[in-house]
Amino acid sequence: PEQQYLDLMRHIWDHGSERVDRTGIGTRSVFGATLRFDLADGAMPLLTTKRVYWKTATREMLWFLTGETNIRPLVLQGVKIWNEWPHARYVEETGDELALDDFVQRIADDEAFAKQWGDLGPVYGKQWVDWPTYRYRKDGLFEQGEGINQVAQVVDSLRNNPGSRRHIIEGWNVAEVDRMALPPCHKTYQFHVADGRLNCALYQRSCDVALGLPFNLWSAALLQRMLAQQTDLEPGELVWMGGDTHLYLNHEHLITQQLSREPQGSPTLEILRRPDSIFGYRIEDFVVHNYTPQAPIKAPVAV
Ligand code: THF
Repeated sequence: PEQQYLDLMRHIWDHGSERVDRTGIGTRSVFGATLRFDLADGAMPLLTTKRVYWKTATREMLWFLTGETNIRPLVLQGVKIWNEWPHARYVEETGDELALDDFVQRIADDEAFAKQWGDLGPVYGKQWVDWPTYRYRKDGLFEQGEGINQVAQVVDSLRNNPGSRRHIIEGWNVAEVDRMALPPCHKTYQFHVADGRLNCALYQRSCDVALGLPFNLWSAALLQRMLAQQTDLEPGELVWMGGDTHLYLNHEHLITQQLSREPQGSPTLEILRRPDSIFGYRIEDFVVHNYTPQAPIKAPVAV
């Protein structure tokens, strides 16, 4: 299964179109790609050709499920993957050239500072569990209605109407994308029940294959496993679909090194406990078995 990822990486590097992107770094890119993974027997799409920090990705997923959009809870757990965006905004808006590490320290130490500068806007967590609604009043004005918890609704529909073709969690709120530090990349999750198994399709509009995709695959499979546990279904297939699927030109060393390696072993995920709700999971509930990855490969993230 990991070979699909390596083949995609090689294909983009050899045949992708060179495009100038938002970040100015430059990419090679293909438009439209699909990967499929079978999650039967605990199998997970966890790459072995480099170490993937699955606990970091898991903490991020649990953070999404809390509805939080401020990086502070991640920072306090040592998760760094969202730090660059608030830092860039801080430097841009204040003109203060505070170093990234010092900025992050301040987010950890100073709650008021974190409140002002640590928020990413209404990103994933907010849309997933508290999608805003509006109610029109008789006088023609409107007021805020109750937020929609899409995740809770999907648990509910999987339990009560498994045959539905509408088990969807959507991150792309058209009215709010321009207030997000970054509009959602993994934007649409659709779940599907067949033969007692829970399948998941993820549509990702834009994909950083070297740094982001290993995280995105793990996270989607993790959400699928948690939902399967909560709804008494067996985990089925994960179908990943990418729109602009790219490699950054400054990731060449990572790509060359990773493509020289062979996959080894088949890691599995065990969930130790069955919480009362999809919102009740903790990091200690997850154990990975049989994971003996090759060395990590560092590369800079494009902001
Ligand atoms: N923007 C870009 N350019 N790439 C992305 O992968 C990406 N994301 C999220 C939002 N914008 C993105 C952020 N997710 C890493 C991993 C995931 C990220 C951001 C950064 C990263 O640097 N990973 C390193 C180190 C991990 C660690 O230190 O824990 C790695 O080696 O995997 C994709 O959704």
